[in-house]
Amino acid sequence: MDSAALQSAESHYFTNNPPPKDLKVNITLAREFITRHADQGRRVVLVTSGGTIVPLETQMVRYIDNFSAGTRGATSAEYFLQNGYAVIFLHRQFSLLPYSRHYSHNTRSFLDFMKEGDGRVVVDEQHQEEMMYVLRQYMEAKRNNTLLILSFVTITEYLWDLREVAKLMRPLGPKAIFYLAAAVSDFFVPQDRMVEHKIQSSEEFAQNAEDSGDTSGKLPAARTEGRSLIIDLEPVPKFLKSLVDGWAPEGMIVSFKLETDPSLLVKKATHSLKNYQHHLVIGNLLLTRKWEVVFVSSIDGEKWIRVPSNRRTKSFSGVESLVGAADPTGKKDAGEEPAI
Ligand code: PAZ
Repeated sequence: MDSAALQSAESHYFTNNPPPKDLKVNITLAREFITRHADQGRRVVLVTSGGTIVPLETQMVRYIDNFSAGTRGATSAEYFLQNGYAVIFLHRQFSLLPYSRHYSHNTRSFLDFMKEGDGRVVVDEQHQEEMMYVLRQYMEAKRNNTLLILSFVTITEYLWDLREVAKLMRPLGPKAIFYLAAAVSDFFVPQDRMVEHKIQSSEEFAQNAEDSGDTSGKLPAARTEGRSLIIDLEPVPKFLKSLVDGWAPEGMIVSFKLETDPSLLVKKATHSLKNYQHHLVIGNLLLTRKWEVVFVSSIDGEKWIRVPSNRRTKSFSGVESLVGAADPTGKKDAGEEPAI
């Protein structure tokens, strides 16, 4: 796609798919955060995390979602913080968060880490050391104000936030890093093809175009025909190109590529790198993503990073990683830790 076509696709998307209600607040928070850290000479990284959803109705009852829990993004954010970055963590609402991820979305409740002692709630002895380690890092990030948490739910909210935050980061030049670990929908229902009300399970009660006030003459993208639900999605424009060429052209851009077919992973990561001309694509397979990834870059070509099999254990404190520090506690008991 040439640059005029790209600009027109971008302008069409953002004109026809309205911004999220909290966009202004997010922009204000991000602007203040970026300015403050730029003044202090800190590098700023935007980490995206979790999956975007695709609503099927305007008054949304049903939507399409994906598998992402936000483990990669939340874990990576901790490492960026440890390494002196200021982190804007743009995540899917209610997905994993840096630090609290050690105690949430788990088979165990956080209450299992507690006990009663002298009429007070205290952390159980066996979890003291690990929790102290996590707590200290969390407190440090809070004290230094180095973590800004923003959230999205839908694909459109995600893209609006990404675009506006990227533009705010543009003046940082190469000190801006984009680490795009979110699992972003490839297909969506455009606003002008979305029905207002809950899709009915039989045609008898289904809305027609006039009922929903739609005069475009387009068929709803999700509709019942007979007893079948027909979903006819449109492709989400490839905004990585807009990010690289327009929103933040001097920033360092790291994208992720997820596949399930091993024979496609490197091919598609290489294709993405060629297409978008950014710095690094990190490829991973759904089933092995927690312990192996492949880095594809124009400088180093293809480079695999693997957690050795004897370390593919469940880790508690989030410190077992090939690119992070060693686990000071040496204890691993919950929550799988990804390779990066
Ligand atoms: O969120 P998670 O830890 O469960 O999974 C991480 C991931 C697989 C979503 C991420 O590493 C990734 O590949 N993101 C890009 C996905 C894609 O759009 O291809």
